[in-house]
Amino acid sequence: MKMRVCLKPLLLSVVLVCGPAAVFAETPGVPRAVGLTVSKATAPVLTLHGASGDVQLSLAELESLGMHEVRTTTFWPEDDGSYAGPLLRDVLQRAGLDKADEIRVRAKDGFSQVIPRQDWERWPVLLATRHDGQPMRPRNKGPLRIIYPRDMSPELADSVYRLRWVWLVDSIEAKAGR
Ligand SMILES: Nc1nc2c(c(=O)[nH]1)N[C@H]1C(S)=C(S)[C@@H](COP(=O)(O)O)O[C@H]1N2
Ligand SMILES: [Mo]
Repeated sequence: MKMRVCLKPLLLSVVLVCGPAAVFAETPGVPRAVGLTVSKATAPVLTLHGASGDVQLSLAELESLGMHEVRTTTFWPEDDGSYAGPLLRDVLQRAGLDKADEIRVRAKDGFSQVIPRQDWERWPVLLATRHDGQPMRPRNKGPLRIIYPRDMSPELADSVYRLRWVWLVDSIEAKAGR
């Protein structure tokens, strides 16, 4: 008897507390804004070739643009996990590149790939600075890596996107010519 009386308010509070929590819980695969402690590293790691000159950014500056975190699959099973970094659109905006039709993302190993504006406008693409909470070293494809929110849409599993997951990112420019 006593049990039944006590259980009701208990169950009610479980519903009240956990119900809204479930509603506001992160949607799997969708990057969410997170308040991580920003890196203190002030050495330049990225050059943006903007319309009004070059902008060099450090990890401290990049992470200050607003960290977003996503747990995602990748095209490389060993790379699956949690990634965090500023949104690509916010990085581009820093040099007025967000209005470019296309950008070319260049990597330290000489690889480069063109990314169309539709991608950063439509998807919360990250320029990741962290993998599983840690800064990335060159040997694990850092310090900067393009991460698409692959699990947000089956479209993103298409092989055209695989090419755009540039790692060892070094510089970004508006794409000119071919
Ligand atoms: N920095 C860098 N990023 C890169 C590449 C590269 O060689 N260097 N290869 C690209 C290409 S062509 C594809 S298909 C994938 C590489 O996938 P793979 O290593 O499984 O071939 O990542 C892309 N990102
Ligand atoms: Mo490739």
